[in-house]
Amino acid sequence: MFCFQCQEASKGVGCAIKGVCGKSPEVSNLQDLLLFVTKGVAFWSHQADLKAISNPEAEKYIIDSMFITITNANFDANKITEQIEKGFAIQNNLKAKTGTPEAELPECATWQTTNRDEINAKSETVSILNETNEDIRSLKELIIYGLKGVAAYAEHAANLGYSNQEVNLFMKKGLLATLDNSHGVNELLPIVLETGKNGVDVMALLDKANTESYGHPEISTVNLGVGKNPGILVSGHDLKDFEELLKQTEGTGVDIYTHSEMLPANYYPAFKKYKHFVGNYGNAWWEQTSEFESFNGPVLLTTNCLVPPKESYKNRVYTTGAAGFDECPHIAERENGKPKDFSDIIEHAKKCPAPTEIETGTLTGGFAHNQVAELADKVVDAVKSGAIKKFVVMAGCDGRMNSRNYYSDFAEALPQDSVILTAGCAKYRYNKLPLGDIGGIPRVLDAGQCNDSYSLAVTALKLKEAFGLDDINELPIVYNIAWYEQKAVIVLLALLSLGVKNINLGPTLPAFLSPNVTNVLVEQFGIGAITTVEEDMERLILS
Ligand code: FSO
Ligand code: SF4
Repeated sequence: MFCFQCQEASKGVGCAIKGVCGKSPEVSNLQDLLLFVTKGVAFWSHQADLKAISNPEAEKYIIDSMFITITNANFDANKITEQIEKGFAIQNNLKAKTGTPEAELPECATWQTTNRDEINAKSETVSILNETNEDIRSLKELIIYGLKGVAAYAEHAANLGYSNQEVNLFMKKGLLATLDNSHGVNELLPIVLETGKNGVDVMALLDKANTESYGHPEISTVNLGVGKNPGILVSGHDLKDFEELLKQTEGTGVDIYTHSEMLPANYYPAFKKYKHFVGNYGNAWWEQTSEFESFNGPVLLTTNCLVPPKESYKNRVYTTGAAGFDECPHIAERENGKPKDFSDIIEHAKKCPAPTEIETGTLTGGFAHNQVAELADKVVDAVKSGAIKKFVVMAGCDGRMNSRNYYSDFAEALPQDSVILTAGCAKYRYNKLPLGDIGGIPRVLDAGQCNDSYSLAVTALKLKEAFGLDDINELPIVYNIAWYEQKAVIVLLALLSLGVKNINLGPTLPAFLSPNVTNVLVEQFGIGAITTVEEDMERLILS
């Protein structure tokens, strides 16, 4: 195995023996093979497009498969193998429809087997290290990781009935670009930026899907304590799953709580009306090993980030969608427009004790673009009067490394006239700190999930308009982004495609960026690595 797709890549280079995330070599290799087969599906899907044969099944397959390979989503070798086999069937179906193309056939479009031993053997040979030029490898993987983020957001939108065909077409273009051996740095760089543009488009699509389905997030006070009933804890990002579970638990005596990235569900009007939706339990994804334990009831993982569960609570972990873990029950997909069947997890919950309280009190959130727009006059006045001097975008991911204490320390060290704009699970490093408010505007404005970074961009564009500026970079906004997995990669590429410069990235720069590619990003976009709180405070805020 070799994997360097996330911030925890071993020794800042890559995981070669076992994933720091817990991914086994077998699963890592199978994920490589799944991507290989997915590129083959993209090839045949593109051939079908050339002949105007619509192929939504292949497009859905590409999205599902890319999502499955995101960090901390799926650890189930059998499920991944089944997905590989499904890819063969989709390729065959498209081949039969399109006939043999003029184009030379890449190996990923022809290789297949019905023998699982051969699948396992092949999985060991399709490593990303097969690309020996480190700059080309770096750019190709940057495209792939960006596309994984696009896939995740496209899937959530699709679950709500929204899609964008241009994004679907671009996913194939991006995948096929990684097969083209004639592509050098000059050809791949524009595709990296185009990936970012599609990131903006897919986040806009998901924003539309979420807000048209569930209303605009609004300022909300979220309960952090627990009730007396047994509960189900919902983690991950999928709001459709959340809605269906809320409906199916109504009147059953089972309460619903959010965990980690599901916290922003508390901000949507459509969900707030459910009386048995108690609030949020716990913190960012990596704290699940103790928080799932003390929750006492079953946990539903609708997406990443899953940490391999401890034996003590493994029998209470359920997965659905792209998430998976061997031996944990997986709740099947929707069929024929019917909701998912959550009855097993609900029955399980009824037999469990209520959650153990780990904290009390509340936190405030719900500052997505629509809500901030309603406060716009207040915000603009505060900037004009000098009450707010800086906005600090601290979006992205949290993680378990101690070095991430930097973000709590940075938030605490910020001067009182600065406001943090956040989205994603990065917020858990400072959303419970007593940072106060500025004339009624909280100093931490949480827009929502990582995809709601789009909301932060919309907010920035609205401020640019309100101040009559020409360039988004003239605003008093600095970017100090924390990353962990591939959704943060698409958020970063999206910001670059919107013209945002001088983004600071941490806690470390991606292992998949070669020194030359890093230099390009530094020169063209002013991307930099974080240093110490003191130095960064001086450089970003005080100077
Ligand atoms: Fe966090 Fe995990 Fe949302 Fe990520 S829970 S780390 S960027 O999945 O997707 O912010
Ligand atoms: Fe390592 Fe991250 Fe890949 Fe897991 S996802 S194997 S931690 S680089």
